[in-house]
Amino acid sequence: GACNNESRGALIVLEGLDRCGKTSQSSRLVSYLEGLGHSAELWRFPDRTTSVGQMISAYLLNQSELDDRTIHLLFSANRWEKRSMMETKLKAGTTLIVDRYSYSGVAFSSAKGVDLEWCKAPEIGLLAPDLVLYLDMPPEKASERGGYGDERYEHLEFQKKVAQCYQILCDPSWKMVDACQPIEDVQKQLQKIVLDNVLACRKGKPLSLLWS
Ligand code: NYM
Repeated sequence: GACNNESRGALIVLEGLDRCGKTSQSSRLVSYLEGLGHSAELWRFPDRTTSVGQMISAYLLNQSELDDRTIHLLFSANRWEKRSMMETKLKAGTTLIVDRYSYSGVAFSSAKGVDLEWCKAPEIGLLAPDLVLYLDMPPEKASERGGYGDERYEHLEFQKKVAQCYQILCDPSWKMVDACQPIEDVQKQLQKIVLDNVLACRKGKPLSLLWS
């Protein structure tokens, strides 16, 4: 049946620096899966539609100032407020393609100098992704790509620090994809990895929690 663990959806996260192509690759992946007849949704963090998300959005747009740990906890709260819906969707068989997740939270805050273990703590108990796709692109290259917008963090020197923090966080299970390749080539590589993962989750791979 649609609600047993054997047919659950996969929790698939895309991570990487600003301007590495995550957002367009994420929406293409959803179209790809839907085209194959799978139930799939595009999610993103921060989710700016909630009241917590609006506070985050104001901060990113430089319309408000918040202490580094305060904004860190808001980003985390923004994931916690979506957790039960996430679990419901996955158990109902929907695959979630998520544009940024806890790794962004930890990488961006620790790049400011906040202790890494402190950054991880509020993320403990969130659903662990079945797959993390890291779109790998040198910070210099990402900064040239259509230029950065006006949001906080969109500066080359800071992005270099974020890249270092992602390197500390990444583990051997992450799939690194060279995001400097043409967009179609990146998409083809992502599609294969994602489909394999979706099928593995349908066969009954259990859900797990961060950080394990
Ligand atoms: N960001 C994103 C964080 O600092 N912490 C988080 O937990 C998350 C999810 O917000 N520069 C940062 C990364 C981005 C910015 O992301 C907004 P986007 O994908 O441009 O909306």
